[in-house]
Amino acid sequence: MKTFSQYLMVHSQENHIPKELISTVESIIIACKQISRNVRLGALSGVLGEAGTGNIQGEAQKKLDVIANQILIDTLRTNPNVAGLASEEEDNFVAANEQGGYLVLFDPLDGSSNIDVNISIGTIFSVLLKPSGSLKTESFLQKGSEQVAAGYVLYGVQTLLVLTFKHGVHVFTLNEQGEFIETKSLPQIPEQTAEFAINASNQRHWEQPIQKYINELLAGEDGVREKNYNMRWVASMVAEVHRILMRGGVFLYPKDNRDPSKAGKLRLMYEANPLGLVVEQAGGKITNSRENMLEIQPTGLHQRVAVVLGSAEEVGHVRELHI
Ligand code: AHM
Ligand code: MG
Repeated sequence: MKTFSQYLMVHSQENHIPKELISTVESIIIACKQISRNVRLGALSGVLGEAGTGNIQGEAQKKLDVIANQILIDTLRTNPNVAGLASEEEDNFVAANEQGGYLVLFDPLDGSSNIDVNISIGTIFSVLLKPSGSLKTESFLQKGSEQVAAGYVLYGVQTLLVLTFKHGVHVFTLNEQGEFIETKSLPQIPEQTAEFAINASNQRHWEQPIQKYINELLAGEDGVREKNYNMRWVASMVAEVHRILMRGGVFLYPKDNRDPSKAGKLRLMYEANPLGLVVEQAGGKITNSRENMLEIQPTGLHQRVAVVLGSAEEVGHVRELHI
């Protein structure tokens, strides 16, 4: 089994990955190990509970949202290869090093509602090339297909790192010595599935095609489907994506009619695009119901989107229902 450092050495040589990009990803992982240590200690390190502040999305921040965000910013700013950062928890982008060639975008602590109840949470990250010229918000507004690396760290029963440099997906487990060890390479999301994930409490607010789709799954063999479906909802997108990566499934966070100005709950730059790249690199699909997610031209750092991802057959079916 390869250590993370051994993997980076071999993978970067085989795929001609620049050393500056490797160094950028290494810094992200150093920060995530520090976040993991805080998560593991919970109440013992005083990190649980509300921070008493709000973020730009109007959401109440947990202490750990704020701590994880600061750890990532402090660690990445010291890396000369990092030109700028954008975070779900920051109003505007953060400038780092003028000579840096990369931009890092992250959701420092995804699944915040699970922090205080000891259920899986994660950090999601995305790396882009910095376009030439001075750093501005537009520098970050690149399509998901432009990402040069993306992944997540899942603070679950084990701490896992899942990473892609667009040459397949690799999975690492944090050992007792605090080192990531490669435990799975090139996982493939099965094309078909009988498992779905959606927050059903929002059902009355969904658009008609999603109503139809979920009704089909719920009816199973008694309806138009040839099988019965099972359902899971963790309320941590990282955990849902990891389950789908390991055994297939379809995850939906559709558009909600309550607020027509919002396209969905989840964020394109910090959640949908990085997790979408992982899913597509493992043979799955991701869409906003109508378009390929990774081909959407972003219009804002904190843009929200509807998300449907996972096993190709089900994602394709949702798209067909929206035509
Ligand atoms: P967060 O980044 O503030 O934690 O919000 C994103 C999370 C996702 O991880 C998860 O899929 C979703 O919100 C859960 O939403 P809900 O509370 O509607 O179940
Ligand atoms: Mg999130």
